[in-house]
Amino acid sequence: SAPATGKTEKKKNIDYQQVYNDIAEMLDEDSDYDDGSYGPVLVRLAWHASGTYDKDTKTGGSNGATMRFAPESKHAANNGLAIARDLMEKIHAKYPEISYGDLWTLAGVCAVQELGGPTIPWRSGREDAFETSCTPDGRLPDAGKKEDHIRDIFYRMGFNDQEIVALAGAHALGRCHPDRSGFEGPWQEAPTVFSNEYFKAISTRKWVKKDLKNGGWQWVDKNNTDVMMLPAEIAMYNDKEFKKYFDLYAKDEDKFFKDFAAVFQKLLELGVPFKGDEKVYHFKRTTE
Ligand code: DDH
Repeated sequence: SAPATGKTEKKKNIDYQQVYNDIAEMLDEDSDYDDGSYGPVLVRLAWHASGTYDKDTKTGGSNGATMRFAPESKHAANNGLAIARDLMEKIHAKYPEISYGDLWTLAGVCAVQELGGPTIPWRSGREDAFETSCTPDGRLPDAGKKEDHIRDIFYRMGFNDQEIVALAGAHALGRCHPDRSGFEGPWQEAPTVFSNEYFKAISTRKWVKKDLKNGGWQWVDKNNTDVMMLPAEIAMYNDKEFKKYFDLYAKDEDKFFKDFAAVFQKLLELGVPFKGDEKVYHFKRTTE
């Protein structure tokens, strides 16, 4: 019989492809929700769980899933994500062995792939932490600020300029909600399809300022004012170093998909204490 090492004892027997399939099935179960898909809000949950990482103190990141607890769940940046966390409770009830960090990141991977994005390699290895590990407020980007704030935030996680722009391409998906962030609308007209349309939109359309009822403002497409950009995004686009990557991804969707797959995996794995022998999953799409 196998020696009773801690590692053998901790080995979990979870069929992660089946977890993926169950999440995939859930994505369009409510056609009245937003644009008909829970995919975008699940991608956002995976990102906000991971993007709290600080490379210097090695705190935050998806490992502990500390957004389950206040104060982190109450940080303004996380408004609306209770919807995504509640959905994942249903999956967790079926697979009680899975850690929340693994579940939330797997859901992000599933949503990107099911909505037409690239295959994102994924590994298990996150362990739930307690509320004492909650990260301080202010670690996620403030959409009302400029490119230097965005650089501070993402350099702290360990990303470079090219990676920051590739990650921003996730805004092909989803929309802003007045009752969550205070901004309003999708970034282009097909918010449930993962594509490089975000980059095409930002680089080819005429953006004009629009004042919002709550006292804030955003950019809108002059020819379709339902479509928007955040103040931080146009500030990024006007930065020379960032701009070259926006233009590159607008022209080359294959390059965007390749770079996004690498950087989204990196994001979801920030601060996760892998041992090095984890299986790397390439999940099959439900359409394959
Ligand atoms: Fe984002 N994002 N994000 N974002 N994000 C919002 C929605 C979504 C910023 C601000 C906002 C990333 C980067 C940035 C998604 C994924 C990712 C909203 C609107 C704001 C505001 C929230 C709401 O009202 O519901 C800013 C600023 C940045 C930045 O880079 C400077 C990244 C890196 C990702 C990622 O996933 C890799 C997704 C998806 C949504 C849509 C959510 C939804 O419910 O729909």
